[in-house]
Order: sequence, then structure tokens, then C-alpha cells
Amino acid sequence: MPVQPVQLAPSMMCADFLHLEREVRLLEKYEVEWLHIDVMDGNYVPNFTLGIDYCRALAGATSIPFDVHLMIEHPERHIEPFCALPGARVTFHPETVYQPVRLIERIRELGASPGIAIDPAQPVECSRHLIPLVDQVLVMTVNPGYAGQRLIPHCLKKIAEVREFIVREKLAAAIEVDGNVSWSNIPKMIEAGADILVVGTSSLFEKHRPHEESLCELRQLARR
Ligand code: S6P
Ligand code: MG
Repeated sequence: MPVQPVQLAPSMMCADFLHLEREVRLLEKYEVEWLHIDVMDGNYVPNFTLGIDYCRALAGATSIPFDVHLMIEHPERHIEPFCALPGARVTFHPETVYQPVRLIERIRELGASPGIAIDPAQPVECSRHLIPLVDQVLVMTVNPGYAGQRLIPHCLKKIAEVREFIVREKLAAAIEVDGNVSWSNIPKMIEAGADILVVGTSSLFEKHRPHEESLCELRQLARR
């Protein structure tokens, strides 16, 4: 099978909120595959970020699909509007819900694509019964909650562990990597088996560089 290029999922909490339309048009020009939307509730993680109103406003302005990353308690109470976004992928942290299998099934019933996230403290082994059921495994390489953090080194090995499991079990789930996806970390992440990169302040949305220049470079790197 030919190797597919790595996909890009810009982290929208890192975009310029005052010039959001300009940012989105640039992402369209470079045909990014996903808009990564971090949803935080101030409980599961200490921070608050984006929500459904933000997603609906964006959905009215672009057809880039949404990659919703729920970092909230009781995600089962809040998934419906996110699943209703066109072409949405909805990823949750299994430790935030008593019955993650039920929630995966529910996300599919609602017409969205389910994903699970693996926190830096969670061994990959804990997800072995869930990976076969989802379309995406999001490997967190920082603690969930904030942009601009440094990579936790042992998480790189977890990308490779998930890749080995997917290959061994002949599964189709994509591996997304989220957290400090920087110029120096990207080659290691791709080498370990990443299919989708969440690009935030460490690469695409760096302060002192035009985003267009970063997108060009990311596209080159993504060709693998
Ligand atoms: C963190 C969140 C991430 C960040 C992303 C930012 O909780 O899930 O999606 O937005 O990590 O990128 P960077 O390059 O600032 O780490
Ligand atoms: Mg995220």
C-alpha cells in the first residue's frame, strides 16, 4: 500500500481570534485536512477554551471538517451538537466516562467519527479494547490543558506502541499526535507512526513567522 502523506490539523485555539476569517482562508488555500478544536471545561483540565458556538460559526464559513478534542468531564452529556457538525470527528478521553464503549457507539449512531485520546499518564495497554472500535487514536504528547508546553519525552514511544498495535491487529485507526508538534519533534513523530499532526504554537502558529511560510514547510515535511 502506498504511504499516505501526513495530514495537518491546525489547533484553532492558537489561531489569531481577531483575524479568524483570514486564518481560515489561508488554511483552505493549503487544503489542511482538519480544524482541531480544543474543548475544555475548567474541570477535567484547568483551562477553558472553545465551544459549540465557535464551531457553528466556523461551520458556516468553511467546509474543512472538524476534529473535536473534548477535554471535559461527562462528555456523554455534551456530544450531540458536536456530532451534528458536518463531517465531524469527536475524540474524548476514556477516563472521563464510565462506559467508553457505549460512548463510541453513540458517536457513530449520531453520524460522527469516534476517537479516543491517550493522556501522557495512561499506558497504551489501557486502550487495547477501544482502539479496534475507533477511527482515530489521539496520542497526547503534553498534559492536556494548554498550548505552548514542552513535549513529555516518553510519549514519543507511545506513538510507536500504538502504531505496532494497529499493524499487529490489522486495524484502520489513524494516529493523531497532539502537543508541542515542533519543527524538531515532527520528524520523530512521523518516524514513530503519526498520521495526523495537531499544529499549534510550536510550528504553524509561531509568533514571529508568517503562517503561510510555515504551512509551506509543513506540507513539505508531511510528504514523508
Ligand atoms: C492541549 C491541546 C492541544 C493544543 C496544542 C497546541 O491541551 O489539546 O491541542 O492546542 O498542543 O500546540 P502547541 O504547539 O502550542 O503545543
Ligand atoms: Mg488538542
